[in-house]
Amino acid sequence: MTFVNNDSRSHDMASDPHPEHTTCTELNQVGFLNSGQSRTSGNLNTARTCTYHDHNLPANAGLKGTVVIQ
Ligand SMILES: [Cu+2]
Repeated sequence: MTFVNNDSRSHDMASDPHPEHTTCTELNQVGFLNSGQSRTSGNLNTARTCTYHDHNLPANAGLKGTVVIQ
């Protein structure tokens, strides 16, 4: 899965739960993205639901998301 930062500020994307980031560790490979940057996560090969957040703004619901791997 590729994350694209279309915002004007940086974001630091990581798997839930915060701050351990242990549920879907492949998403932690995305990490810090400057404005305009993009990066692809590790391969998501196991069927499950992954949720993620901005590690620097972990309470911001607008920066949370869900990936359903089927
Ligand atoms: Cu975090």
